[in-house]
Amino acid sequence: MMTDLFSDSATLEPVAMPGAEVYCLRHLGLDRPADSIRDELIRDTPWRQESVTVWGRRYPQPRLVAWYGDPGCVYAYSSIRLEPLPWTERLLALRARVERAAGHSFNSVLLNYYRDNNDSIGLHSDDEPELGPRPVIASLSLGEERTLIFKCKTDKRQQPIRLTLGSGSLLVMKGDTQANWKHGIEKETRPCGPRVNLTFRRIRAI
Ligand SMILES: O=C(O)CCC(=O)C(=O)O
Ligand SMILES: [Mn+2]
Repeated sequence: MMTDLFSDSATLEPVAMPGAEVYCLRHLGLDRPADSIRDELIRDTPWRQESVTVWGRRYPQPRLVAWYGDPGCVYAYSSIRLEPLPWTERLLALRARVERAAGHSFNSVLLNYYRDNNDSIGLHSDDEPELGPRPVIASLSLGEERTLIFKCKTDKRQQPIRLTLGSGSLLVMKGDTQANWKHGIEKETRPCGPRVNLTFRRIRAI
């Protein structure tokens, strides 16, 4: 039987998290296997390793990034300011697919490239002013399965929540998620292959 690459495994499933709206789709149907799209993005993206300043010292981020979006969609976080690269055909196709599944439109995307188990993103909330209040963020994972950890900021009695994000999965965060919770991808002790994550966002002029 032919597999319909465009069909999703299920609809977005809510993740039980107080004070948050998080949904997961285990398999977003794509026109090609997720791992081959990952390899294409690794090959074709002008990756950058940004540095962040913490207490006056500069540290290279433990991952590579690229920022794409409509003209004027400047993204500033920590001490970093990213001017958008113009959309590619591949990213426009992925955006259309993600918008259909998430029921929301996006004007920009941050690509994160985790080269191996030592790459990570520290706990943070996506709460920069240019994202506006209660932002909708849709996050597509391609490649190695990694664990996303959520920690509640506003109620310390809440236990951390760990979600495994497999290749081709889509995670949607909306509502008060960023106000009440932090999230991050931890380093792993086991060897890991490469993973590319795309977080689609809507930037507003401020
Ligand atoms: O790689 C991921 O799944 C998370 C990325 C993320 O949180 C971000 O780019 O803000
Ligand atoms: Mn984030």
